[in-house]
Amino acid sequence: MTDLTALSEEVRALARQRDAIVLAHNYQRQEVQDVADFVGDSLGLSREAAATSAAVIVFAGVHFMAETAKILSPDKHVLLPEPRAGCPMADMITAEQARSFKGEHPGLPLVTYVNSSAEVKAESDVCCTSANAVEVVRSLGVTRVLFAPDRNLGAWVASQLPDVEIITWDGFCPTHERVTAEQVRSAVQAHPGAMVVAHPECRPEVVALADAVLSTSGMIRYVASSAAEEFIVITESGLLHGLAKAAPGKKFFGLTPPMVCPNMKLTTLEKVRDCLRDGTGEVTVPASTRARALAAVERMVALG
Ligand code: CIZ
Ligand code: SF4
Repeated sequence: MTDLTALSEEVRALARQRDAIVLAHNYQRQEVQDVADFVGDSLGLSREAAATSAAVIVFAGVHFMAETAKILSPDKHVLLPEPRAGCPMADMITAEQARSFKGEHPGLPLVTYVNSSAEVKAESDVCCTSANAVEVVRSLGVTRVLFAPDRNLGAWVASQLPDVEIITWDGFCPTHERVTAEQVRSAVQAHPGAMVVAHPECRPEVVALADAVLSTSGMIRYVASSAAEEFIVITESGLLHGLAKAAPGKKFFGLTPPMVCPNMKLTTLEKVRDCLRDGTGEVTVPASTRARALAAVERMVALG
């Protein structure tokens, strides 16, 4: 038995003993995805967290995701195996900055990407994910909105809704922002005929080169149902594992150099085991913040 197999079995045994489920984000390490009860995007995993009868949720992802799960499931213990796993994009706007942003544009609704802290969600009218951002903004039925924190996702929504003026906060994901149009052109040259699928956190000039612009779960559904056999995948490299599982036999090419989110990779199988064994890394959200953040998340669910 390899070390990884033994460790995975230990994780599964501990999960049973502790009445826990393990959730892993699409960007997690392969072995962490493989040990999880569910793998998905932040919203899908939060829904699993809300639906489970398990007492403990181990959230292999970054802090805002575990927080969102806690907002939706306040009575469960939500554990983050690596407490230092944050999201630099989420850290690009504070609650105070969100309040000033609204103060500068009185009366405009603030739409906030789930990649944000609970405090910032609490200042927001409605949340969105990369999967439903266009739909959420459209359903508001307004001509001007504030959008935070991702300027690239905001630009993508604006390109899809030409009648809505979107005033975006200046945040971004360092992992997706780093990709250049040149890199995409080289990948297309190396794999002519492959479909280009890109995440809307990429810069507009990268998104413009894509055949499809999709969230991570959207990409998984898309490649499985598409007639195409080869795909150039422009998002965090962890998704390549889920894509290969969803569409065995099809070919997936990442970029060179690979797109890696260092925070997503902080969670190892050992840390998942330690957190299950020791009950460490509990994520909490103060009740007053939670109630207001929940309202923004529930409004998204109702609109989307
Ligand atoms: O919402 C998520 O899980 C993120 C960060 C990306 C995506 O597109 O799924
Ligand atoms: Fe944040 Fe980007 Fe990492 Fe996602 S990939 S957790 S948006 S830094």
